[in-house]
Amino acid sequence: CVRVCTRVFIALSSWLPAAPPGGSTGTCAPWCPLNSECVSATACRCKPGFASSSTEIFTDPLEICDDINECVPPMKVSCGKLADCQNVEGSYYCMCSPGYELRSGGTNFTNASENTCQDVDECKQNPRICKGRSTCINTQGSYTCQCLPGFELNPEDPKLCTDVNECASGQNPCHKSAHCLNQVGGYQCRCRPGWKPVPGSPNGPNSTVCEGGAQRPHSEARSTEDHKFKGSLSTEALSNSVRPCL
Ligand SMILES: [Ca+2]
Ligand SMILES: [Ca+2]
Repeated sequence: CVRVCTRVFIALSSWLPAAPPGGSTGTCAPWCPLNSECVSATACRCKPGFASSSTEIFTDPLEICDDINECVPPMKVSCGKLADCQNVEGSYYCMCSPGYELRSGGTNFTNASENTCQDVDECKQNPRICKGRSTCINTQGSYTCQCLPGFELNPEDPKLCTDVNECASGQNPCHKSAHCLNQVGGYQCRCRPGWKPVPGSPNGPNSTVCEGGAQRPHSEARSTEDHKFKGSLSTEALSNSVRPCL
């Protein structure tokens, strides 16, 4: 009989209305303003996250329950470092600062004790975040795109690297006897037509030193200097004596 009676009681209980928050009186003030709940037939209380300008429990139907901004004094919840507090209607939350995330990968939490904010590795998260010809460098709270050698960041698009024209930089990177030839991602120092690298010097790298040029049409002054190239002048001697032939 005990088991049956218990079952009947449970069944009946489910039909009964839930007890009001005010207690066992069974009556509830019907006028409780927005964002509040009744505590009795004549009084209300603001819901959690809201506060009235008077007492906690009030009897004035014109009372207003305003959102509590938990992010500013006197509440001022502590979210911990690398995090910000965000107030919302009836609540608040803590979130990792931009560029940081919780160890779990999420961003939202409720107080400093749950704070595990750490730097996001944008380079791992999105391997294509930097466009071609650049390398992603992760930094605390951010990342940068570093151009490969021979390229520089485009001032109009900080993620895009464009070729550096070393030959137009104003600092001729080649020996005076060689001609600078710009290439994508680099440049070459090549001997002009009719000229050739001095013995032991390659034709292309920035160390290229050329000799010759006797066949070229030149002014007398230049021709005089050209004669100095003939023979076996050292690189040092060339750099001292050769004028650029442009
Ligand atoms: Ca709030
Ligand atoms: Ca980062």
